[in-house]
Amino acid sequence: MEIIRYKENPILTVEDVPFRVNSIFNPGAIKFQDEYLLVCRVEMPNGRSSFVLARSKDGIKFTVENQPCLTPKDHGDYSKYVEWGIEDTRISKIEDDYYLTYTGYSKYMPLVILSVTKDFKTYKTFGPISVPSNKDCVILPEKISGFYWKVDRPSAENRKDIWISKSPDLIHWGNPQFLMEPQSGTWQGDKIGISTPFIKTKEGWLALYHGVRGFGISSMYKLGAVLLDLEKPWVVKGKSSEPILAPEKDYERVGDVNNVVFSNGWIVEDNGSVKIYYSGADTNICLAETSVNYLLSICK
Ligand code: M1P
Repeated sequence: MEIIRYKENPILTVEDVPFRVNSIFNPGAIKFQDEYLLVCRVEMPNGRSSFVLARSKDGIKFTVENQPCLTPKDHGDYSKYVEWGIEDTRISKIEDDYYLTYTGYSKYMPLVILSVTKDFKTYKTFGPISVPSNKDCVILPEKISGFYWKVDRPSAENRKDIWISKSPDLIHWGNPQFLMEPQSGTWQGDKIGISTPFIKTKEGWLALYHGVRGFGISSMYKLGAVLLDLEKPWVVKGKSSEPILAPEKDYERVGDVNNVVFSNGWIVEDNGSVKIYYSGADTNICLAETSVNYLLSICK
């Protein structure tokens, strides 16, 4: 199975949000109890983003809750780091807790915020776990060699590479190591970032990542797949040479930011099928389906 777009995409638009927003997009995704949950980014009328929960029994038809579940104001002492909004959460389940890593935006520039929930009703924030500028952070879902591991994108001068670092407690991070870089002259020539959380497969840690190529005043976001070694996650075992999903449909080509497919959430079913939740043109939420086996095959 390659990548198959859901025929009735997009599955969520601004019309589905029961309060005033400019857009709904870039959801984190998780199965919780007997429901599929999307923690969606909503851009509020003032242009700053918060998160709202959408619930579904089948992973396709979602109902958006009546009010945001997490806003910049919920960040207490850390509010100054999220004054311009919170964006694009990834969700990692570690033991009984769900860890949200997302971008905090402020005059200090983007950095990574960590919060945790057990029930998607109350959230505790640990504040920044990076210095600016850093984005697109995911935490691996289990300890390896006694440490937690996070993959993210620190920016330095003109470099937009992906790095990995480790922590004994999810708060203090160190031993940063380079993981991946853009490939000049290709679909991922200018910038890359990890998209979805990593899932454990028999061949390694598997995730989607995005590659960006600039064209003068515009750019194009496409998705690829990457596989890390299970015991040595700082080793890239393979990645797709071509994108697996690129902006083609009108709902991916035209919107607030044209020519973007962007994902920060997916759900793997017990039978190995994969639901990729992604956004077209920073304006909606879409669904595409594939399989773990297909993604592994293109990482070789
Ligand atoms: O407009 C596309 C995406 O651009 C940014 O992603 P990144 O920093 O990884 O390039 C983010 O603003 C993201 O929200 C947005 O979808």
